Amino acid sequence: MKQTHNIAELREISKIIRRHIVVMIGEAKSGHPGGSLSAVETLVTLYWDVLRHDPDNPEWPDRDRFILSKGHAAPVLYSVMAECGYCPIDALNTLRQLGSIYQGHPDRRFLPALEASTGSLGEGLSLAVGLGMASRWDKRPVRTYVMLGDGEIQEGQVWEAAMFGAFHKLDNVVAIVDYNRIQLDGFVKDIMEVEPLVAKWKAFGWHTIELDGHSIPALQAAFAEAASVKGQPSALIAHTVKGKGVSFMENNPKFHGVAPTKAEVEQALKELA
Ligand SMILES: Cc1ncc(C[n+]2csc(CCOP(=O)(O)OP(=O)(O)O)c2C)c(N)n1
Repeated sequence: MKQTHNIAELREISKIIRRHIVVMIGEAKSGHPGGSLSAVETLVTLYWDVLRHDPDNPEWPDRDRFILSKGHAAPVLYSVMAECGYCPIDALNTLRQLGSIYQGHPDRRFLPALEASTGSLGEGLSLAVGLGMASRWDKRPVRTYVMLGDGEIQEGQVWEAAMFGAFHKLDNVVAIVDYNRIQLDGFVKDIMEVEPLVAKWKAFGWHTIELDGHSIPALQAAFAEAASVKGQPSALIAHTVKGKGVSFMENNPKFHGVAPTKAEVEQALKELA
């Protein structure tokens, strides 16, 4: 597929993705807008600028992999995959309907182009390091990217996978923590603080890069740096804003798992015009 390094173009695509997210969750009357909106620039930069992939050939064995471990943010992944050509744009508004390819959480039984079914938090990094190991054994030039939530990393399994990745020197794996500082029921710092986050990933043996997760140039630089690291997996600590791009959703824990009303969708679309 056409790749681009053009930042203006990537910003425009990010706006389109945000509009899809708001509209599809509004139509479904349920879903997770906040954590979908915070992840937009990371996924857009990955799918348009970083991943080696081919939507016309989703089973290409040498494709790079992306796993959305925080599977409840499915609307951002569906919108990006649809805009890339993996699946229909006009069906996005069937989100969460019985039998839709766009289930509430990514489900390969309905959308086989997904790399993994996710939604039960804490599992994606284990999948990613497994893929990293398999690519090494198969001698394939595949890189695997996985996005985790900051609430999600309270799960113990994440740290087992982190130890495994560093121990096996999986430099073909990149974890991105979408550090929007809010989880399901409030601010991470009030529920179970994850700081010092950079020091933790470093201590677990990961090459760790802290960045602004809404800055496309910063994301491009971080992914390029990660690709140059040898003998260590990389962790990107991406500072983001939950609900980014829609004023009344930004940094507002309410919009973790509450759909916008019709009027709120209209207001959001004005802001995202
Ligand atoms: C194992 C598991 N426990 C609980 C949930 C319910 N749940 C869905 S989203 C969420 C909060 C996740 O917060 P975070 O990882 O910070 O995601 P983000 O803020 O980026 O949306 C929880 C607890 C789940 N999906 N899986």
